[in-house]
Amino acid sequence: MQSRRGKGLPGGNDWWKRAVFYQIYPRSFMDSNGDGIGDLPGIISKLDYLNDGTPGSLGIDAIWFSPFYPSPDRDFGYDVADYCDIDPRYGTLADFDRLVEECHRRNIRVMLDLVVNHTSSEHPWFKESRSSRDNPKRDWYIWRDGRGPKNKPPNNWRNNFYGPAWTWDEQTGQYYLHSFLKDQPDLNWANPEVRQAIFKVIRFWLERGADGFRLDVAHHYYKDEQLRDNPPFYKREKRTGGMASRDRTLEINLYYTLGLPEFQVKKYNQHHPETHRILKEFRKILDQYPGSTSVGEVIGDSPETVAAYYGSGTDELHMNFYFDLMHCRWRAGAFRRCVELWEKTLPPEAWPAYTFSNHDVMRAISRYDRGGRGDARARLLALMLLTLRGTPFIYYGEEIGMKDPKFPRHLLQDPVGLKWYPFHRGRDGARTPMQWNDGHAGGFTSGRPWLPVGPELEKRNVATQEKDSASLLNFYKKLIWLRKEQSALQEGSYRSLTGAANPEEVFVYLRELAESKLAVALNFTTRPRPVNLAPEFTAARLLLSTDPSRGAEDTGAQLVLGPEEGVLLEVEPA
Ligand code: TEU
Ligand code: CA
Repeated sequence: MQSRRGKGLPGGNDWWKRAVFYQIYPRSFMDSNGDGIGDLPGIISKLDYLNDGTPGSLGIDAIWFSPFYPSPDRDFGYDVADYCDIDPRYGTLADFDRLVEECHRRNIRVMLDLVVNHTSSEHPWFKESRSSRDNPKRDWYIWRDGRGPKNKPPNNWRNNFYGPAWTWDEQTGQYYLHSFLKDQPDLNWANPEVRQAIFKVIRFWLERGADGFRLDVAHHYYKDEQLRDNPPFYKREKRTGGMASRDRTLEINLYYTLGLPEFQVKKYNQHHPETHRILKEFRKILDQYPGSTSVGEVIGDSPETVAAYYGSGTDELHMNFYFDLMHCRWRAGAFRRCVELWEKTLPPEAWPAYTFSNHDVMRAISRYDRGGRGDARARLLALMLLTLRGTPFIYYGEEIGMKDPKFPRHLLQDPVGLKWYPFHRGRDGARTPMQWNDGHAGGFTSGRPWLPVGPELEKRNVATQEKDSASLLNFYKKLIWLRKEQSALQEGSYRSLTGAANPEEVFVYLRELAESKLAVALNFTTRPRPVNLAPEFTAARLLLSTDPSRGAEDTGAQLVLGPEEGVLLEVEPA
């Protein structure tokens, strides 16, 4: 079959460095048949909104699709029962082909979610594997005898959601390993047949037109061969001095107050050196398909750990998310230090990828909503995301300021929320239906949506915001289309302008490509703050402000930003 990949598309093989990505959670984007669940025909019907080639549309260049493969949905698609098909609720392979064609017609690349640390327990491979100890696929998963006279699990590993990482299987009298739910058994990447089977899956989609993959929990693939016990959690905290994220702080508190055995240093079940060899093989396949790309979901304790998944910079993953940026406190200095630590850690050829929201975390607008400041802050974050050096990933609905509702227990669907309630309500809040208009279910479905829509539908929807030139949606459109015209924003270097003239309350940086110099200044305080670009620059022209009442204007090298205002400036050297 002739490959349908976006080969003829503009941008060259490294298009992904200049692209703006958009993440779609297929279940929640657009429902075409009224069953309350989003689907591929629904997505196709909304592609013009994403990019119709004119600045009237959002203007994104690539879509990362969360999984739409057949799945029993214990973890909403992240438990795959067939890697080479489309779940009938989402459509057919023919719909997928049409999706690729319609995306490529609009110069939108297609990135798929590759969930291969584990399969669903309903996957035929696992069904075979669990059928008998001598089944040829037995070793495709990780099976072990119980420990001691009490037949305890083989080691102390815990899964990432809640509970032990081992489940006893009555029929064959052994435990199997699962880093997530018991319905998500881990594949055995030490088995060469497993590798070949997964590499075949990768080729299948590349041949069918996919332009790349997002690699789910890529740091988990390979496990310690001796299955050694993980050390207890508090040991790590002593070493790192507890400078961790909010999530980790929560973990620590729970560990001490409830004494749960849940938390341990995941020393032996993640970041195994062999994983890098797997990813190098993976990259070799991608290199046979010029113009394809990848982004890793790698969660690590230190920037070095995550940076390692770039290999030399060109022989492992093309990009890796830098999740530390999601956990910064609302301080200019926190964001600046985070970005600069990452810039400093990456090998020279490695390309950053940034995001503030995805299907696993509370949306940024809700996370930073202290004192009702979410809306102003969403603009500042958008300006930062689209002007840092690196590829930005926008999460569906972020462009219209969709917020997380606070679900009562009976509406929760996510297994994480169900297990942790009331400490943690899980991830449903970030997965509510896309809000297209202020009508029934936000225009997402004519039926009953699988999750209710988010709060303040009357203003947080596409139709209403399209009519309002001051809306967040129109700010995103201006910013994305402006970014396309400014190659300094796409591929220029990054340099901090914070210093004596600009105290830490404002995050100021320069993006520079040959003669083109752009400055970004982001005021994180709720008071007016000065910005001073002298003596290096004499003049500046304001290209865009987060404040819709401020139009393009010439400013001097000194200007004042309003509360939580951010600006993009074209600057002239002295
Ligand atoms: O997530 C990996 C992961 O461990 C976390 O992001 C996790 O979802 C979070 O800590 C729970 O509070 C990936 C996917 O993005 C996620 O949706 C899947 O559930 C998970 O892998 C398993 O495939
Ligand atoms: Ca549907």
